[in-house]
Amino acid sequence: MLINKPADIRQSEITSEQNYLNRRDFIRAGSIAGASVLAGTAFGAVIPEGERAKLPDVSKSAFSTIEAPNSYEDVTTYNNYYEFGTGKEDPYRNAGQFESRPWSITVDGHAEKTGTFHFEDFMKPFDLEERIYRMRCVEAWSMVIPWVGISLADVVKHFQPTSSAKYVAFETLNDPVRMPGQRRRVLEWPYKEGLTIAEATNPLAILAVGVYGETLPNQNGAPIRLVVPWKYGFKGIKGIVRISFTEEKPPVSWNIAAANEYGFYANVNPEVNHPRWSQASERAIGGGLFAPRKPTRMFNGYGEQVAHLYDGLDLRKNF
Ligand SMILES: Nc1nc2c(c(=O)[nH]1)N[C@H]1C(S)=C(S)[C@@H](COP(=O)(O)O)O[C@H]1N2
Ligand SMILES: [Mo]
Repeated sequence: MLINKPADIRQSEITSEQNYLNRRDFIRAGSIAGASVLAGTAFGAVIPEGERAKLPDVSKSAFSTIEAPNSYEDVTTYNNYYEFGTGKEDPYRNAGQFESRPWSITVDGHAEKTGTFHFEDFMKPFDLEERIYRMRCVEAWSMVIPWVGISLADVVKHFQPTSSAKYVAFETLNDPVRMPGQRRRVLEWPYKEGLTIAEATNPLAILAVGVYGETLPNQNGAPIRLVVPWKYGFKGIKGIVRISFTEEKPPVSWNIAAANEYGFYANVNPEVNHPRWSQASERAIGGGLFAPRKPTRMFNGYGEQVAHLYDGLDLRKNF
């Protein structure tokens, strides 16, 4: 099943199959040596250390779009990650020295299984999948990014939330020494995000640990970040160290900063404008200076998968 109806997509946005296959072969060839040493799928996701290390045993997904991904350069040099500065190239310039190992993730709140886990142990039960997704920032730019990640639904099920768990909350590392952007109070640190349990268990939601078949660059949120492609990019919290199952709706950073501009749901919606700009169209990064803006699609084009989550909800009030 393909997510996008081809009629919605211009021919120029589709990767030529040959280019795509060439790149896949390249990625696969590069991973063979590593894959034989590192354990296979039977042992779950084994993540090599360091940037640009090939990820082993990545399967494809029917949820991937057929649109052409942005270049590796676009994906890794045009970023938002305020912990490393507020300019688009700041994360690329400033996050290079960040050490994403050792890393641990605390799982707490209303769940049968909780605790603090080494990143490697946290990953073990899960399988790696490539998910090529559209990404739409609330600032009205967009990209197509070939993530590698694990199903968030699988993660949620693994920790066995109790019936009291209505939301899943996430937090980024809080460390102003390693994340110099946190020395300025541009946001309330640590960066916080959250989803309803229904959103978190939707098959489209992933925790990404890679792009382009390799480990996640620091500027993209190494070692692990959230990707929810039907929502504005700011929901995709980077550098996650805590996952909490909560009964109450968790406070989230951009909503704390400006509640009238950034809602909890943050579903991509061409009909609900940001108070300071239109959301009806978007600028596709990498399209060149004279590329026409693209119409923004409801739920970023993922309505078939997620629209039912919001049945009966007024999306103008719950933006
Ligand atoms: N911790 C943290 N996560 C974050 C951000 C941030 O500033 N800090 N920026 C968000 C925003 S606004 C966007 S658009 C996406 C950008 O992801 P990318 O740089 O990988 O494209 O990350 C999101 N996750
Ligand atoms: Mo964003």
